[in-house]
Amino acid sequence: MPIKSDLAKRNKDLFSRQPPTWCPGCGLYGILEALKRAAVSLELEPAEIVVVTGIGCHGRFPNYFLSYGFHGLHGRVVPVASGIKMVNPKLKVIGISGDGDAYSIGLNHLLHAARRNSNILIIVPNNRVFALTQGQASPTSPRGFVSISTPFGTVETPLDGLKLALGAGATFIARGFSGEVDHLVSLFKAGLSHSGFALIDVLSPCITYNKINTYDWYKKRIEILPSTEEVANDKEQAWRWLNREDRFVLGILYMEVRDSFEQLILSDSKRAIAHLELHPEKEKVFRLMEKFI
Ligand SMILES: Cc1ncc(C[n+]2csc(CCOP(=O)(O)OP(=O)(O)O)c2C)c(N)n1
Ligand code: SF4
Ligand SMILES: [Mg+2]
Repeated sequence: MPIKSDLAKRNKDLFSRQPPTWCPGCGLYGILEALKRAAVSLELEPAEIVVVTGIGCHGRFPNYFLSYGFHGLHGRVVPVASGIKMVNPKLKVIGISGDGDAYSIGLNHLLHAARRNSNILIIVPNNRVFALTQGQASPTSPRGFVSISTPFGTVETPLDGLKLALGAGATFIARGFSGEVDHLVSLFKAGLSHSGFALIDVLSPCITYNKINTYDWYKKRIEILPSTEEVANDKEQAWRWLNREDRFVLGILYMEVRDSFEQLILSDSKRAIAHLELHPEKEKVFRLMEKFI
């Protein structure tokens, strides 16, 4: 961990002072805090990181980093992230994609990136609802979920993106909880250090549109695996953890070492085909924007 003065400088260099506009108590605050701490702890520089998001409440993440950022279309986090990694494999590419974004409209991209083993980290703030569009049921909403799109309760079985990614050949899958920030930091650090496709699903309460899956609801149902370091390369074990009906098992559930897509396809997976200087004015623009908040 950097010493205190370094830490202050890193925080200033890496993050904008723009305060998030999420509802007070939203799970996204815990995810942002954990991602910031992971980036600082790994001593990442602003020009080494790119934060890619889709449309949704989660879409605001690039606003809080003074790094590269791309706030793109709903459901297209993964292709944008994969493309960026291909043209500049030196970047740490962090995609933040909501449960609607990743597991509904963007699901096909997710599965293909998993089987290709694109070297990107995808974090899914899974609030089990389409939050930005004011509370429709998402593919992870629990059965019976009453919403403006399902006034009599959804009759569909929720899907688990981690199970799908495991089946598709992902080399790193993990689950965290917004209310367990220290644990999330360790997951994010491991995901950022993994060479290959990493998917981290974060149980993240939407306090406004999901009154079922609250912090208290999760606290009674989570079980944290003892260590994030002793990860078995064991798909059957991962499957058993994912199939626990009484508990959400948190931790790195599966990890495997395999050549990444970029290592296999690029003649030099350490050389950038295209590089854009981090805009020196970006920080000035952010400071200017802060005056209007
Ligand atoms: C192609 C397209 N389809 C639909 C929408 C409308 N839309 C915007 S955000 C969203 C759902 C957001 O849910 P999620 O991805 O879970 O993000 P959250 O707001 O919960 O963070 C939808 C359907 C859109 N912007 N673009
Ligand atoms: S609507 Fe839900 S997900 Fe969006 S900011 Fe508010 S609490 Fe968070
Ligand atoms: Mg959502």
